[in-house]
Amino acid sequence: MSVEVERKFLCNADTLKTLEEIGVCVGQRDFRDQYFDTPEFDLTLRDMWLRKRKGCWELKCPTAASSGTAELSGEQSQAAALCTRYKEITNLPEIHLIVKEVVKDSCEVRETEESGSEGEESWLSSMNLVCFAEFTTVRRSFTLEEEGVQIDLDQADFGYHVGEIEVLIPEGGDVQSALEKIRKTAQQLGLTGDQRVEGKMNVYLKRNHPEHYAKLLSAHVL
Ligand code: V4E
Repeated sequence: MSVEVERKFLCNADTLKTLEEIGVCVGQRDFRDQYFDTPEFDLTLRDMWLRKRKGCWELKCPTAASSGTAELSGEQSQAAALCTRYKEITNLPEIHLIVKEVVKDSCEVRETEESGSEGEESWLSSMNLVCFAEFTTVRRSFTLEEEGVQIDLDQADFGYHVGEIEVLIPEGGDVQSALEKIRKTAQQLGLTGDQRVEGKMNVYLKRNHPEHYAKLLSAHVL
């Protein structure tokens, strides 16, 4: 299992020019994401994000609030506040177990045979999961000399574009050094903002599902 440490940023013409000068574009691809939750938002209210992308399942879960950041200096804490950290689980049986544990309290998880639906995705209906967001992203990715840093420029089909500086570490790995790499990269790109930048999902929910968005805001998830 890995942990994704990430800072989002708004990419203007100057940032793009700098990125093209200091980075190497390693490709462009597009993908369609579908996100799933129960109608009561059991997963997302716990900041858990279940997604299918290009046929693969992924669950993003929050890491323990202070794990790996207890020793940060003031400046490092400020940099950390601009970043998110999520565990990424891609093993489907493991995803099933975690999701089942979360949804079991609010609904009786129906046995697949009883649910009446067949096929490889019958687990979704047995756990009362429905798709609440679906969109396509065109992504251009860059690498830098700084090892292990990837920069993605995303253009979502609903008219929002956002950049992200990302470092992947193993669970229990060195969060501090990941944050430092992100801080240095942001500095190289000339990023000045001290506010967290909205992700694609924030904007998607605000526009398409304002009641879901409001619940996540009240629960301090977004
Ligand atoms: C974690 C999360 C969501 C899941 C999607 O995460 P995100 O990194 O925004 O999407 P994407 O397409 O860049 O995934 P990748 O290809 O990097 O795996 S949706 C909402 N969240 C929570 C969240 C948050 N609270 N604040 C910010 C700035 N981003 C995400």
